[in-house]
Amino acid sequence: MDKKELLSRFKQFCKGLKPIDRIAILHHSDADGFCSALITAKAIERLTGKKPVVVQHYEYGNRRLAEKAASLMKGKKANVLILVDLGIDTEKKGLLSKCKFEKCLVIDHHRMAKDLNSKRVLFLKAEFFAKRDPSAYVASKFAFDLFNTVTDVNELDWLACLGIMGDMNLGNWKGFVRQTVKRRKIPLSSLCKLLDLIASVEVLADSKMHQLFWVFYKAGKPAIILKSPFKKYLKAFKKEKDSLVESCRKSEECFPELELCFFSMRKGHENIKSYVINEISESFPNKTIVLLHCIGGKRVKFSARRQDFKVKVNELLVEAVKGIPNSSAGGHVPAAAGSLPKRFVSRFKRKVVEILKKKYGK
Ligand SMILES: [Mn+2]
Repeated sequence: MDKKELLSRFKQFCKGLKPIDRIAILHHSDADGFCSALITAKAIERLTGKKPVVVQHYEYGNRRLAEKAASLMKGKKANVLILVDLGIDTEKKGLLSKCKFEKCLVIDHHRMAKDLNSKRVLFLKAEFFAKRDPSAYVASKFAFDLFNTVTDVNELDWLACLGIMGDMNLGNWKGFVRQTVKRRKIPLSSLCKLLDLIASVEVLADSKMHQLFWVFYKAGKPAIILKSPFKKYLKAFKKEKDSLVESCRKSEECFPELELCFFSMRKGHENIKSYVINEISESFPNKTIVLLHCIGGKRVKFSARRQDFKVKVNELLVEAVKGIPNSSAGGHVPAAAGSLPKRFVSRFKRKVVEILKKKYGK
């Protein structure tokens, strides 16, 4: 669809919002999702004079969270649904089918699997608006730019920076981040601490994420947020992450000719995997790395990273799980994830090696 047309539909959508509307915002649980939800909520309050009635995080394929979102919306009689940083177009029977709404706005930057634009759904994907790889146009910056066309959200630039850094895109937005840090007099180290704070609550106390949301919402600046009682999670998070990074590194299984390394993790909270692999991937910018997380039960979750874009890890994972029943995979070119039944792990790893052998001509 045409960028101009979508932008005018977006403006109409915003104009059409009334104080009587009851708005629900569902966001991805990571920092980019969290910050795009904050920017959206602040813009909504500016436009309608009302705060959203529901703000809730969501994780792909998590049925418990989908049910929770649907029942919250019903309980609060929400009629407008806004989804940020969620690639719901890859879900078969996901969030959209469970939630009831009159109209829906999606602001997302995951590569599009299916165009969901319709009369009731305004589906804004970063790839409609920017030519670069959509992983770089993080949801927070995308939401920031969109809402800036209908109301002044400039003072939320530091939240856009948090989303940029959370999605590991600092390299693509150096100028914007540098300017913001200078303009707001917020040291980069404070932004890093805020990122850790969001991650620590996501991993250790995800049921409290909406509370953290309102702390950010009301505080409006980093110094106050960093003094909130949530800071108690920071230490435990760092300890768990450091020890997992160390034990993971020992599990390394490498294929130098394919610039590929597998790592595995047998402990740890459910959502910590992406933080562990992010840290490991910083020492392997020119390698494809795949981290498998056996979380007990019959499933294994996995993440992949490739910071130099030489291998598209979203395509790699999607192809590697092809034909494996009850599997899923998706994400961005430099960062993707998925899950599969435990008994298919060796088949999955073999497939990854096979695909890369072909690509490298080995
Ligand atoms: Mn994102």
